[in-house]
Amino acid sequence: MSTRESNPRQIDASRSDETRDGAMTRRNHDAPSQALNMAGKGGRKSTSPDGPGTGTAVITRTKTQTQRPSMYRVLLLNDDYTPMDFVIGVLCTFFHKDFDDANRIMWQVHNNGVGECGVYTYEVADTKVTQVMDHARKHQHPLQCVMEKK
Ligand code: TYC
Repeated sequence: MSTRESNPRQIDASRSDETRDGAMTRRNHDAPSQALNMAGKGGRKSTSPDGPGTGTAVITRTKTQTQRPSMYRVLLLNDDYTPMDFVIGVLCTFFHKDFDDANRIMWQVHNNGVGECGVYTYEVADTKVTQVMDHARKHQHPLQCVMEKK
C-alpha cells in the first residue's frame, strides 16, 4: 500500500484576481508589493498595497480527503503434519481467538484447505505471517501462513 494515506487537495483562493463582488482586478502576485517598495524611501508605510482600510483579504479553503488503507486477509493453509493443537495455539496466540473460534477455524482449514485468521492493514498482516512462520519453523512444523489483498 502506498503509505499512503492522506491526500489533501488545496484550493487556494489567493491566486484569484477576482474580488469578492466579482469584479476583476489586475494584480501581479509575484511582483514586490507597493508597500515594500515605499518602505525606506520616505513614502507612506502601509500594511496593504492598496493602503490602509481597503480590506484586502486572502481566503483559503482546504479540503482534506482521507483514504482508507487496503486490507489484507491472513490465511492458514492445511497440511498433513502440523498437529491440530498447534494450529489452535497459533490462532489463540497470534490472532487472539478464543478456543471455540480457534477450533472452528482450524477445522475449516483442515476440511477446506484454507481458512481466514483475520483481516489487517499491510504491515500488521505481514508481521503476523512472519510471526506464525517463524513459530512453525521453530517447532519444525510445515504450517504455511500467507496474506492476500482483499
Ligand atoms: N491437517 C492437520 C492434521 O490433520 C491439521 C491442520 C489444520 C494443519 C490446519 C494445518 O493450517 C492447518 N493434523
